[in-house]
Amino acid sequence: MVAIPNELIELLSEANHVAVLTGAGISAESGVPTFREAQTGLWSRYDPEQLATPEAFANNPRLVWEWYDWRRQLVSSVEPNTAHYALAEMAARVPKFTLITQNVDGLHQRAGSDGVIELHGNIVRTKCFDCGRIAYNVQELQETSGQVPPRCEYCAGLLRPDVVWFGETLPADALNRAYDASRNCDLFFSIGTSGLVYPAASLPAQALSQNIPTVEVNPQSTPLSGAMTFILAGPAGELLPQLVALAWPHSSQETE
Ligand code: BV8
Ligand code: ZN
Repeated sequence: MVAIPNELIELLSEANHVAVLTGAGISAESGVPTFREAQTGLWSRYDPEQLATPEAFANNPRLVWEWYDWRRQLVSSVEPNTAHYALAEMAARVPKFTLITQNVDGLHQRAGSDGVIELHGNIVRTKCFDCGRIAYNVQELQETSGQVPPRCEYCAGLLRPDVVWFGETLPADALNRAYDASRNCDLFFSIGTSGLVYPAASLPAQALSQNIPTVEVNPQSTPLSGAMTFILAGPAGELLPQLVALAWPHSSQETE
């Protein structure tokens, strides 16, 4: 049982603006393998960092497309977990809440969070590799053309998942809003991320540079653990509901 410091509970219950960065670990308890965990089955022989690149897609569009198809089906077959729901509850309790995610699984939105800042895009959305237009009828295109990946109906370019691959720049607006929140909030959480991928991993350091209390929620330690104000060394699915119940005791009775 991980003890949650009273000082953190007080900071959260009095916070005016809470900012949260999440990574693949928050979806682990939903059954979505984390990005760096050994991939299961067919994909176990591939390194995600080698597949999630424009070069991999250019070299073998079918392989990369099928990897994302597998992940899309996996994600659509799981449910958000208690950690996603606890963040949606927290957002309802604080005056200002900014949720920033590196995840591409859309589970925060399915748990009721809105205004989610998706730094790395979302595998549910598909766009054209060449003209960048979003494709809304992928299933139909795939069935009628039989092509894998299907092609853009405007320019016949290859369709790809609307995610940010390694070596690609993050959506500028999303990144600016994330930086802004990490520097202006009064409490920052880094949840379920190994802190290896930049520029997302620089967000907790941004908060710390402004002397904003910063909390890491992760069963493992990360390169940032040493600098954190608070460490909750356990699974987000257990710790976040506990934290919310302690910060807003009446809300837990309401939901019982
Ligand atoms: C960029 C979308 C400017 C796709 C992802 C050389 C050339 C080019 C770039 C670079 C370079 N060297 C470095 C870079 C920058 C590079 C980078 O940071 N590389 C790293 C690996 C060194 N970054 C980029 O390329 C970014 N773009 O910099 O553009 C530029 C351009 C050209 C040249 C230079 C710069 C783009 C990065 C975005 C990549 N896309 N995803 C897809 O998903 O398919 S990143 C990918 O990693 C996922 O989005 C994932 O979210 C993200 C981060 O991983 P984590 O979320 O942290 O997941 P991980 O598995 O690592 O860790 C899970 C954690 O959860 C663990 O700590 C575990 O302990 C914990 N956990 C487990 N269970 C639980 C839990 N925690 C809580 N509760 C639990 N139950
Ligand atoms: Zn196109």
